[in-house]
Amino acid sequence: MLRYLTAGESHGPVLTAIVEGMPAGLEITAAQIDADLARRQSGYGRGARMKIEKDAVEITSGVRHGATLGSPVTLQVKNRDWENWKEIMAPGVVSPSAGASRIVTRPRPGHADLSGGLKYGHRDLRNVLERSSARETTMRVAAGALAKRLLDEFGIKVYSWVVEIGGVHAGIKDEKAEAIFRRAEGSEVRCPDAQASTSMMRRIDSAKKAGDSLGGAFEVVITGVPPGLGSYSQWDRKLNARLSFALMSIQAIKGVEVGMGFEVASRPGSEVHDAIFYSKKGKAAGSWWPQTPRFLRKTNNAGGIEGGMSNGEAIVLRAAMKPIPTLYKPLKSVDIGSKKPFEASVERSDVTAVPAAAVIAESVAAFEVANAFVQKFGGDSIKEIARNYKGYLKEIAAY
Ligand code: EPS
Repeated sequence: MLRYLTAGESHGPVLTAIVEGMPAGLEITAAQIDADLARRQSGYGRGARMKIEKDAVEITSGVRHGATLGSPVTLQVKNRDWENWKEIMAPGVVSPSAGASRIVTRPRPGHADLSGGLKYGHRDLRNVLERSSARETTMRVAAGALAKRLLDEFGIKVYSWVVEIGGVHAGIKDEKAEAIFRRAEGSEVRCPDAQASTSMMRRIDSAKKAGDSLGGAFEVVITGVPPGLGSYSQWDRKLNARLSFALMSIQAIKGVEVGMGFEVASRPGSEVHDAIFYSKKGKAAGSWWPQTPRFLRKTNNAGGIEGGMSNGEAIVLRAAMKPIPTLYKPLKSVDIGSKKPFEASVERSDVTAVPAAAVIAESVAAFEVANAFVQKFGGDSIKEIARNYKGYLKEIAAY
């Protein structure tokens, strides 16, 4: 089983992830992880913090001479902004005046501030926001980069793109995921529709001017996934459940859809379920999925998952992100000390982080698929997993 933990405060010295269960022999470089970290940091609508940070990973365990050892992999990213927060965020005891300048007592509606303060008994809500901040997702992207590398060994690719920001919708053409992705990668808002990209950026500009923030929606598509990852046999092994959990755990995500999503509620079964076909021709057995002969679908309303298992079609996920809670024109709040009404705290912030959230979603989804893959084809090395996977593909070709 693959698992990971993250640690670190937004303005603390360093962010950390420990990834356990990575098989031995997976080639990985810091530069490959950094490429995804840079993608997460980009995106129109980000605030001043992203000009300070230039995330670069340091691999401090589990990798030797460019390949995983099978031992826990530790990844670290330094916060450059730490230089400006050394006293305020010092682990040691400091003079009372040091932390006082940045004490937060006016919780922001929509943020973890108030519930976190009540829960942990913090009188300075900075103790909540430092960890609940989406800065934490840096390490999820770093861990996800390892998972993507593993999946890539077996021809499994993970893509994402933005489909909406603040009510501006993208038109997504019916074409190969890779082509849509390439266009999205060229857009400042990671949207494959050039015209919608421009409108989205204008929408972000006007929200910024109004002191407001914006949410949106994005899609994650994973191709090359063989049938049979996940399981119908126990609730916590269902692949759709695990993927939804992973996506919902990203800061500010309020909804997740699989395939046709909520639309299934209003359509009859004949328009929802994907008819089954059989093909003898195509890419020959012996290559990674999809191979032939095989069962296939001509529609993919299920989003590649039936009965909690991958069905051999592309996995299609969609998620909605709420607007960032920090507003330069703040909403009403109550000071936790005086209990008097005030405007919520104004912390430096982004106008929107939907393009970044799409990259984070790629990463956490990749991790779940890699986990299901390792569980199904379990092995301690990439070589052993490859042997097991090839055996399975041979078996289902003859099914
Ligand atoms: C965040 C607030 C901002 C964002 C941050 C998430 O940071 P700061 O308070 O330092 O201005 O830029 O996002 C990141 C730092 C990041 O790396 O994504 C928040 O409150 O959630």
